[in-house]
Amino acid sequence: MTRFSASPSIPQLQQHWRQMADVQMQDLFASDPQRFERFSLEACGILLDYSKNRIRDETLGLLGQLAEERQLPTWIQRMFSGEAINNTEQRAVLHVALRNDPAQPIRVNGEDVMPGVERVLGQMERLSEAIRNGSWSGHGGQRITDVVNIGIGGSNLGPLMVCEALRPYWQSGLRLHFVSNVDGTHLSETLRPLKAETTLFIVASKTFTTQETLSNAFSARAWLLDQLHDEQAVAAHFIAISTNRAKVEAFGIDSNHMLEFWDWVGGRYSLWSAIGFPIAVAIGMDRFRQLLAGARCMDQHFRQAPLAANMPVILALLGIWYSNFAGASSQAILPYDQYLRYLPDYLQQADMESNGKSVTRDGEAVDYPTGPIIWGSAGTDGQHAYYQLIHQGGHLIPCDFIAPVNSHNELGDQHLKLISNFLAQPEALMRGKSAEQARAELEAAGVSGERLELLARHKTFPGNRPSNSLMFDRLTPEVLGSLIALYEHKIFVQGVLWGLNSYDQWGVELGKELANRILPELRGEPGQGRHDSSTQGLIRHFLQHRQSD
Ligand code: G6Q
Repeated sequence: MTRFSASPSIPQLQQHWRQMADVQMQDLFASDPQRFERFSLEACGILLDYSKNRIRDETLGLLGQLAEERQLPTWIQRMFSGEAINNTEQRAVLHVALRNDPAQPIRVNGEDVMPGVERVLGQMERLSEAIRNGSWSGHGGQRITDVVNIGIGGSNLGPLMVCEALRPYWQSGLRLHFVSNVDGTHLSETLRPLKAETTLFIVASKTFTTQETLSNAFSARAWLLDQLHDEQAVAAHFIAISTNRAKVEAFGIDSNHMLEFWDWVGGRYSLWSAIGFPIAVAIGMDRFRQLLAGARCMDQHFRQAPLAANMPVILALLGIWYSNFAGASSQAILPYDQYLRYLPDYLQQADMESNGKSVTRDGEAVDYPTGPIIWGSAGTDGQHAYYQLIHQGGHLIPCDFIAPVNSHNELGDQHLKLISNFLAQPEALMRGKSAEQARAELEAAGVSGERLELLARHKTFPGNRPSNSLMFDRLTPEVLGSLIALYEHKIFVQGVLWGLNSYDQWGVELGKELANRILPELRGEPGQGRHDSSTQGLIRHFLQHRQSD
C-alpha cells in the first residue's frame, strides 16, 4: 500500500488547505443558511454538529477520497471479520465481538468467539448479582459494601470512567473504588476508611504480571489478612479478571472466582469484557447490557453508513484535516457533564496509546504527523483556567464539546447555565472579536488614547477556531456505550489512514525495562549497568537521603 503522504489526494488537500486557511467560518455561515443542517448528523442518540469547522463540501469530498484511497471500507471489514490486524502481536482486534449480537458468529482462527463471550457475560451476571443482593458475603458472613478494583491502564481507566459516568445508576449501599498507582498512597488512602469484613477486591490484569497491579494486590491481601487472620478469607474477598489462569491461581485466588477474557481484546478496548465487571457490580447487569447495546448501535452505524454520513469517519477525517494539513498538534475533549470528567483521561489513553506512533504497520518511518495530543477536562472549570490559550494562544486546538440535553441533577437553573456555556464557547471560538469591536467597546466604556490602543490589542480574539459539538438526551448507559464506541472507531479510522497498527503499544516498554534495572539499586544491591551522570546522581541523592525504618 502506498504511504499516507504519497496518496493521490494529499497534494489536492494541501492546496485546498491553502485556500481554506483564511476563509472565515462566519462568512460560510452567512452565505449558507442550511450550513448546520448540511454539516450535522444524528446516530445512536448522539447529535454531532460539525458545521463550526473550516470546511466546505469540497473539503469533505477530498477527505472522503483520501479515506477511499487508504482502503478504509476494506479495513472496516477486516476488523469486524476477526482478521489479525494487530500485525505485530499477530492478534485479531475484536472488542466489537464483545457487544455483538450473539446470533452473529465472529470467527478467530475458524472458531466462533460468541459462545465464549456469552458464557463470560453469564458468569459476570451471576457474580455481580450475588454481590448486589448480598448472597456473596465476606469471610465473617457480612454483606459486601465496598468493591476495590485494582488494575492500571486499560484495566483501570475504562471501568473507572464508566462507573463515574453512570453514578446515578449505582446501587445504594455499594461503593466502588479504583486503585491503580504503584505509589502506596493510592491503596493506603483508599483502604483507610474501609473494613476488611465488608471489602471485596477485584484484581484486573490481562497478563497478571503488571508490576503496579500485582504490588497493590499483594498489599491488599496483606491488609486483609492483617485484619481477618485467616488465609481462607482470601477466597471470599478476591475476584480476578485475567487471561492468565495459572498466575491467578498462583496468587491464591479461587479459579471459580476468575473471569476470563481473550488476547483479541486490547487493554484500552476492554471495558466491554470482564474488565467491565466493576461496572456490572455498580449498575447491574441489565444496565451493563444497555451499555453494550449502545456500542453495538454505533458499530452497526460505522459498518453500514456511507463514509460521508458516518459519524466516526467524519470525526476522524476532521482530525486529520487539522493534524496533517493545518498543523494542529492537539485535540481538546471538553465534556460539559461532571459525570464525564474522566472521559478526557480515558480518551487520552485510547487515542495516544493507539496512534502515538511514528512507524507504519509495515515498519516504515512516517514523514507526517500522526496521533494528536489529547487533553481536556469537564467544563466549566477549564474556562477559568486554560481556555485563555484556546481562545488567544498561538496554537490551533480543535475542540470537541460534549453535553447532555437533560441533567441527572438539574438544581434550579444550573443546568441551563452549564449549557449556555457549552453553547457559548464554540460560538466565541468561531466568532472571535475584531480589533474594531474591541475598540468600540472600550470607547463606550470611556477608555481612550494609548490605553485604548493597548487594551484593544489584548481584547482582540482571532476567532475562526474550529470545534465539534456533541449532544445527547441524557447520560444513560446506552448513550455512553455509543459515545465510547464513536471515539474507538474514530481512532481506528485515523490509524488506518495513517497506516499504523493502532493496537500495539511497544512505546511503553523501555521505561518499564529500565525501572526493573534500577529497582535493585534502590534496595542497595549492585547495579546492572552504567547510567548517565544525571540518573546516577539522582540515585545517589535518593540513597543518601533515604531514611532507614
Ligand atoms: C492498554 C495497554 C495497557 C494495559 C496495562 C495493564 O491497551 O495494554 O494500558 O492495559 O498495562 O495491563 P494488564 O491488564 O496486563 O495488567
